Amino acid sequence: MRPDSPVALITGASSGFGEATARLLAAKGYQLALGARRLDRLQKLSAELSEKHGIKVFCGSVDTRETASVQDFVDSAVAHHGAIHVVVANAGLASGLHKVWEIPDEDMEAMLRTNVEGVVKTIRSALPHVRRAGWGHIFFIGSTAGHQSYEGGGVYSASKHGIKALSHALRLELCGDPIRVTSVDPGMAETEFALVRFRDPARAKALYDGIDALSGADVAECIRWCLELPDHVNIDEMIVKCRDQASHTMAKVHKH
Ligand code: NDP
Ligand code: 8X3
Repeated sequence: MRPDSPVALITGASSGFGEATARLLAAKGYQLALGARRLDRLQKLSAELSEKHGIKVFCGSVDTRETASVQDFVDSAVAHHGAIHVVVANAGLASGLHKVWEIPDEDMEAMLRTNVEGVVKTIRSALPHVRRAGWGHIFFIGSTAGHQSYEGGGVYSASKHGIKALSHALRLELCGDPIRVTSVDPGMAETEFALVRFRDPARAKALYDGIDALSGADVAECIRWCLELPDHVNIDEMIVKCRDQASHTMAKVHKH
């Protein structure tokens, strides 16, 4: 049964989609377990949300690439809240824009370890608690890059195609459990994503110039909608792009 104040565990909550989802779910009365590497940001956000909405918020530093770090974060979240109902396995990144035959190990490993292994580690550690709670929802954050690849995005796309494979498998594996599984797959969204990818503020900003790109709040709204549907309704996959982006890649983007 759906509890009155479900506990949502969100990775990558220090920025972008994760932070926006934390803000929206807090306003809806969810209790939160927020993880990322930048603990200072999480502490500030936690203090703000618990004060504003009167909810319980746990935050912890986690590197989702590391098994022990993830296990410790999840254990601490459960010690704080007593349960986990919703998991938003959101932490991820693109690193550079390299052709397949040119990508350095460092960029390849950052993407595959965070976007694929980190997501598996998060769900692997949290799922026993969700099952025990008897009601839940697991969110993957895929991408349009998980539906179509593009030049320079081969490894990033591979990681997001991996998310599609994982979400399909988990949906099948949990069929019969009271746990929904959704992959929210956004297109271009103006967060810190491009800044992390290019490590160049001007280049990151230029990507979104002349486009009304998605925001973190838009993606958070998709997650809220999936959550608030009746329990028997499962949105398996949701592709969401801004109106100015008509293709899965930059191939058809309208600049104002
Ligand atoms: P941001 O860069 O704004 O946020 C990324 C978040 O992930 C940060 O909170 C960061 O926190 C966290 N993170 C990164 N690496 C790790 C790690 N090893 N351990 C723990 N946390 C980590 O980007 P977005 O909000 O845009 O990205 C969120 C997700 O959405 C990613 O999976 C991305 O691939 C996906 N996505 C983004 C799109 C976009 O255009 N923006 C479109 C489609 C999908 P910290 O650095 O503090 O650890
Ligand atoms: C992010 C969208 O197009 O930059 O997942 O790969 S894109």
